[in-house]
Order: sequence, then structure tokens, then C-alpha cells
Amino acid sequence: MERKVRIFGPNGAGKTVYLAMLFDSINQGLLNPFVIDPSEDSNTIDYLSFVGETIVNEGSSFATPRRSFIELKLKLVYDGSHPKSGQPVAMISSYDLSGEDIQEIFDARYHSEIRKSLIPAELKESQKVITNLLYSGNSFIFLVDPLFFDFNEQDTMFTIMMKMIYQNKINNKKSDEDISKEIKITMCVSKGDVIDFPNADAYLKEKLPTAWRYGKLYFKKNFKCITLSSLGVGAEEREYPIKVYINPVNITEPIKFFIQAEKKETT
Ligand SMILES: Nc1nc2c(ncn2[C@@H]2O[C@H](COP(=O)(O)OP(=O)(O)OP(=O)(O)O)[C@@H](O)[C@H]2O)c(=O)[nH]1
Ligand SMILES: [Mg+2]
Repeated sequence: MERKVRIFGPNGAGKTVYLAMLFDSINQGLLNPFVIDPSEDSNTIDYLSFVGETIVNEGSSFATPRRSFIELKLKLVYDGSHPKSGQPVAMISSYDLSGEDIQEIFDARYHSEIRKSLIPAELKESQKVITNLLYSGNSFIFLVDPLFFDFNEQDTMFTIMMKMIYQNKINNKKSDEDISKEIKITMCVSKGDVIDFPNADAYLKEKLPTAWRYGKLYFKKNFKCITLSSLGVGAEEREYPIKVYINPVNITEPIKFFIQAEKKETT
């Protein structure tokens, strides 16, 4: 099954770093027995390798340019030593988006009926693209930034997204059961290394109570909270360029959660 993964989060939450380090981790064998088919999409591989190198050299990436919608495709296949070597497991298609765009488009002000007409004209095009990505996706990574000044804003933003995902399915006459089969959502606490890896469920329940409740209620078992770190413990104290291998924590958990059903079907 094609896993249309969409990664959302505010400006600086770590979306781009996550995607680059996820790619690197899969290449290091952390999703064993699955690997990335290197022949599939050279643009994705070039982009993620470039970001990865920048992180190793400078410790951070660049802010993803506004309105760029960088499309990424990774094909997961069984690795060479597996009896099913080369057989496809999942197609992961995603986008690297700008957090500034996301924040503006899911701003509560634009989602109350009374203010709808206020969406600035220059935002309309990205609103269309990002809304489409939300509707066409089936697997979501919501990256919560523990260092972002405003948890309230993040709470509202992710709640709006989940409402839109759910409402869109209802409008397309999907039953609750269909929705819970199709849609998977991981709400992830990013940069776990700087906050000592709290229990994700308890943390998100406290910091983003509305989104957490909405997820539990409407997506049930397909809503999962995870604390992760793309850069691993000690990221803050490192000197760059770093030669040592960056040791991410829990970084492949969302993907494992998304492909779980496929694994069962094929084994
Ligand atoms: N300590 C720590 N810092 C991180 C981690 N992941 C990302 N960062 C830092 O967070 C900053 C922002 O990361 P990005 O990946 O560029 O964030 P983004 O969500 O893509 O941001 P926009 O593209 O601007 O929306 C960078 O300086 C990273 O070094 C992590 O796991 N641990
Ligand atoms: Mg980015």
C-alpha cells in the first residue's frame, strides 16, 4: 500500500532534520529488514543527502523556503538477505513543507466562519496545496516542538488538521470503521533530547490537551504518541563538523506504525 506520509509542525519543529535523519537511519539498517530502493527517486535521495551533510557539518538545516512544496518519495523493499529480497513493502511519499506556511494556513483565525474572508490573497495558493496534502494523505506525523513558545497555538493547529482530516472522510461517506482503517496519526514530541524524553502520552495530554483528546476520540488505536529525537542525546553540546555518528532515538517508530498492517499481511 502506498503510505502517503505528511509531516506537519510549526516553524523550526524539526521536520526537515527528521526527514533527513530518517533517511539516514533507514540506510543504516534501523528499519531492518526493510531498505530504501536506491533506484527509485534520485531527487529525494539528493535532497535528503544534502540536508544530512549540512546537519553533520553545521548542526542545523536551513528553514525550508516558503511555498516550495518539496516532494519526496522513498520506496521500501525487503533487504538483500531476506527471502523476499527486493519485494516492495510500502511507498512513502511525502513533502517537506515550510512551517511558516503551515502555521499561517492552520491559524485558528482563518478557520472560524466569521473570519474566512480574511485569508490573504497571497496565501490562497499554498492553502490549496497544503489542504490537498492533508486530504490526500493517510499517514500523518505531527511534530510538536517542545521549545516552541506557544503550546496553545500548536494545540489549535493540530486540532484543526485532525478535524479537517476526519470531516473530509465523513464528507466522502466513509464510515468510522473505514476511517480508522485508513488513517494513521502519530503525534510526536520532537527534540526529546532537550527535555529528557518524557512519556509522550502524558506530556501531550498536558501540553496539547485538545488535540490529544481529539486524536484519542476520533482515531482511537490509530492515534499514537511518540517522543523522538532526530539528532540524539548530546545534540546541543556537539561541536561541528561532527565525525561521530548521530544516534537518533525512536525515529523510525512512526514509519513502523504506518506499515504495521502491511507487515502482517505479507508474513
Ligand atoms: N536538540 C535537537 N535539535 C533538533 C532536533 N531536530 C531538529 N533540531 C534543531 O531544530 C532546528 C530546526 O530544524 P528544522 O528541521 O530545520 O525545522 P523545520 O520544522 O524543518 O523548520 P521549517 O522548515 O522552518 O518549518 C535546527 O536548528 C535543528 O538543529 C533534535 O532532535 N534535537
Ligand atoms: Mg524545514
